[in-house]
Amino acid sequence: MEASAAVEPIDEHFVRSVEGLRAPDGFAPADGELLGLLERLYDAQVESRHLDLEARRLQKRGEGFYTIASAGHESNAALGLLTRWSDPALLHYRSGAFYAARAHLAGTVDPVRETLRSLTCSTADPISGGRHKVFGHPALHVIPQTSTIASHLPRAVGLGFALGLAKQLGRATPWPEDAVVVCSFGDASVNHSTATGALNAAAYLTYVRRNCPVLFVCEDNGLGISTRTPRGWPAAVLQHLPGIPYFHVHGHQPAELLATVELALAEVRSRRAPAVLHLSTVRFMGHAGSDVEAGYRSASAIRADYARDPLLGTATALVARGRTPGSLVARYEEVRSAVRAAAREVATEPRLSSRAEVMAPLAVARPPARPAVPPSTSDAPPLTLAQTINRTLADELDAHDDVLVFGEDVAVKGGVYGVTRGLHDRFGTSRVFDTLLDEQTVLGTALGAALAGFVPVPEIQYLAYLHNAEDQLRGEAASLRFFSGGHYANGMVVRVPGLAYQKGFGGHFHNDNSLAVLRDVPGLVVAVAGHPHTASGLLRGCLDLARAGHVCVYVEPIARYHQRDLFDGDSGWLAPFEPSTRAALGDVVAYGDGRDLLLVTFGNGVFMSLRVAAALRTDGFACTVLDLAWVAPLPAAALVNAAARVSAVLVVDETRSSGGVSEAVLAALADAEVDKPVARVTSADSFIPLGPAADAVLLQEEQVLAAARRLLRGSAARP
Ligand SMILES: Cc1ncc(C[n+]2csc(CCOP(=O)(O)OP(=O)(O)O)c2C)c(N)n1
Ligand SMILES: [Mg+2]
Repeated sequence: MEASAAVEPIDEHFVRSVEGLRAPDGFAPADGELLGLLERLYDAQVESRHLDLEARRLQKRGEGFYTIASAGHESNAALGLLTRWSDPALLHYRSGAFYAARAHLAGTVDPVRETLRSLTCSTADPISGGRHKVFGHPALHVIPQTSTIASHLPRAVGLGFALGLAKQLGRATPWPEDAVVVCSFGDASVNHSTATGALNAAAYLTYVRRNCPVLFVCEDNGLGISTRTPRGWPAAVLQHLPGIPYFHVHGHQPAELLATVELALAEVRSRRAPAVLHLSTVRFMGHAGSDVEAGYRSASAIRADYARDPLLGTATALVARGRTPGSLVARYEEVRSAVRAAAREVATEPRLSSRAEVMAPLAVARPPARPAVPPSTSDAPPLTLAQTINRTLADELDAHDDVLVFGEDVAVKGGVYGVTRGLHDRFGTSRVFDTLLDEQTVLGTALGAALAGFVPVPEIQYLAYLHNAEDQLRGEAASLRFFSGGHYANGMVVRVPGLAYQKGFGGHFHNDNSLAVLRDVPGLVVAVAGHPHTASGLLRGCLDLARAGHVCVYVEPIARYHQRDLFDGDSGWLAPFEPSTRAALGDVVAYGDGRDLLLVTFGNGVFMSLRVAAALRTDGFACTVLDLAWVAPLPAAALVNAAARVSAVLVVDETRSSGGVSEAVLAALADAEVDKPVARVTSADSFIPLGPAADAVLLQEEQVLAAARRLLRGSAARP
């Protein structure tokens, strides 16, 4: 049974109020252009409102799964109308009217049908393919956002910056040279440190005269779910961002709204610098369908907002310019019927049902073969790990003008450990640059630059400081392919100097040895450099994956950066530079082919395991050391193959006992029903103390040797 009567008070209120509108004596001056804009504004706003109403009906029928509404925020349609459809947009979740207006501007997308598809998780949803309710569309340049409030602001700033950089470098991007990035968010979100950091970064870029054409739109409904935003607070914050002009307008005053949006956009487009548009809105129908607004707001406060309904504001302006209330209500009802009819159709479309379908965008494809970088030296001296990484970055910067290297202190200083030394001098500030000290901004710059067609290689200065910005990797970078059904990607290689065993320096924050937080992110590729001999190929492999749109983290064991010897004076930790090898995901590195024991390891564990293997050789045992190189996804096939050839397996894991890499290795062996003696040695579940006490919690070579001997005693292997 169709319920035809209005069920939401705001629905009823709107219809009754429009019916009651009277044209004032003497029409407003006839302005054809404004009238046309108001009519288009009204249409987009009405579509958005009915989509919200329908979302609730769909949910009641068990056919829709999302009820956070745009109702009350439909003034954002003005931005959809007045931006160009080719301006990249990163939108607040209340942007239904923006989306509708932009779809009509582009003329190629039916916003009603596509939004309904997203609400009902139809596989035909043009952006997420049924994975989430997001506003996004590749043809509309609406880049989908996650639910994490404010998490898209660093990317928006990064994109603005990258547009300017691309212009400076003469590179094309998916957007015109004068594009403006539109980035909207709520009033409570202004307080989030991610937003604060991004706004600061935008101001900083302006201060140092770098381009950052971003229009920040704060859609201020005065509430963050139930928590009231103090009156005047968003304005107080947003008005005082150094160098960033501030515009304010009320969303229910459409003529002023259109004029202000136009002004703010023109400012950003012409100055190539950010501006803030503070848009006063209201919020109808609570925070979401599940929210009982009456529990924290009085009935009179809720009803008082009805007078500021943006649809009513637009209807009033139209009536003042000669449109009849009857025609506006008729249009409203016509859209209601069309939305309902489309919803009935869309609800019958297929939905995702298998793991494979859901996870398809997370699959990491082997990248196509790429021409090798030609060797430049043949008789050069062997290099340390730090020199190898430096040289690989130099070659990649040289061979590919889309590669950017940046982070805290990477340019002028050349990195805390000299890994990027000389790159700034050789490739210039446009390609190798210091960022401001904010990990979210470092990754946000990468997120935006990747969208603009660069291959970013950001550095996070120490593994422990990734946690400041982890969500930029997890919620933003790694999730983009998933929630955009593969339409958008942001391939990058995040270099992270990390792991423990630095002598004489550090304590926990410079010796953090946990990779758990990275291994846990779906679709994220995590590689750990082992030996200078393999480090360049592994880094190139990551760059190939980044080019194919994947997000990679390349962890560099700091303690091995400047190592020269495996054993005293043997130069065993130097290697001739390999100018052209490119490791493929899943390729492991085997040292030796002994069958008594397989030492499965990575990172610093390669160093310890090679030394232990040598000691065991003197005991008469022949070992293989397997450097996993890729710790996520784990190269399970290669691991199991290697395990099949030996009598026993020892996992040598410098990360923690809980949540460490060894857990995954043991699970992979169990999954493959590897039936032979297996053991592991790990570091303790501890932070790393300063000084010699660090050795008490970190896995030590002697422990590896002892465990190996225990295992060999109990296994079939006999010297
Ligand atoms: C980082 C983060 N913390 C908490 C939430 C849960 N949450 C969703 S919306 C919201 C309030 C946002 O308020 P505001 O920014 O004013 O946007 P509005 O919903 O009012 O438009 C909160 C706390 C979230 N999505 N993300
Ligand atoms: Mg709010």
